[in-house]
Amino acid sequence: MSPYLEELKVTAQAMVAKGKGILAMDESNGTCNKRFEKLGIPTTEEYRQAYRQLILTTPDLSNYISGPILYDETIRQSTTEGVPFLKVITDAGMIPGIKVDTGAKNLANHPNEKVTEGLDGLGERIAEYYQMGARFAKWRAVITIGDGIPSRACIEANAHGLARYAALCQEGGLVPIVEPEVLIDGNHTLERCFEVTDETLHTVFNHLYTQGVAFDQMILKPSMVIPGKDCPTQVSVEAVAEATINCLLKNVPVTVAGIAFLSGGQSIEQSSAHLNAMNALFGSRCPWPVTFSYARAIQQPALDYWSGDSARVAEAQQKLLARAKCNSAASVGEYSASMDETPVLV
Ligand code: 5MM
Repeated sequence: MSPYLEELKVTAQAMVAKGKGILAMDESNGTCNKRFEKLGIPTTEEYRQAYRQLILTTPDLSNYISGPILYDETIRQSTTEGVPFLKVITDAGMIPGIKVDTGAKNLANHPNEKVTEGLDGLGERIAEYYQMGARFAKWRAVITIGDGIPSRACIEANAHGLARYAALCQEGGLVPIVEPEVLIDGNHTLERCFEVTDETLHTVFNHLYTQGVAFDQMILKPSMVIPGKDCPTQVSVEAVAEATINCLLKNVPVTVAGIAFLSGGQSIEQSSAHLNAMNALFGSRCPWPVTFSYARAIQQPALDYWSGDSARVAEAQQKLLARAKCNSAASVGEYSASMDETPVLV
């Protein structure tokens, strides 16, 4: 049993407290640089630090965000005034989190499939992050839908990795966010996404159980059950919400501390509308809090507006805050599209 039992429970509950969600800002340098390149922002540590400072110093962010997920580079950085980002986060009343996987790599013998790596030395890295002040962690597995995939081998390998990671986190005092992402890429139907998400979640919880992971000390970060982005038959917001909640109810133990969705490349409005419908229409059926752990669906308007211009920080922060507020409202079933119709600052 983990010596951190009570602390882990308290942290997990605080991460999904009513009206709050998690801000994913754990893009690895490669992903962050790709997003910067599209906007012509220099892909240097200086600009990554400036962008992360913009996010973390947003006034009132903690009204809607329980904690940010950081990347290894970011957790070691400070503001330009010399205040460690970790202090900025805890002074604002938020909980610092850290991405600990080392990325999705090609799965041997299985073309077009990935397995997430990062178990080597993970116990030591968790101990260092805990000592620095992190209190939760994240590991993302990627499942691709396509011709003849996902394979059983891919789902099993990723579920095993997620469970080993989660067990190590709980032993070291970090609440694990378990993130099995079924990608939105492809032309698959809603029904096919349901099948794959169902099999994935079932397998992940089997492995979590086998590794002795305590469900009330973890957060699940799933993708939604949604047609592939190239599927000719798209469906209503209500249909996505219903399929997603049905899939979760079928597979997620009631004792899990909370569900915090990824946005996975949906538009910002869709991400909020889907989360909102889940809470407004089906919230009474859910035994766990259902909230967000979005990256793009919170950050994108702020990143687009900032584009590396130091004169635009304050307005970019308002855009970030507005998206955090929308998703907070969605987490309690009170979002409406009009909330996103704020004046465009140029
Ligand atoms: C699926 O991606 C996670 C959630 O982000 P979205 O809401 O934009 O889908 C996100 O936390 C992701 O894991 C990080 O951005 C890290 O990405 P990389 O690929 O750099 O590890």
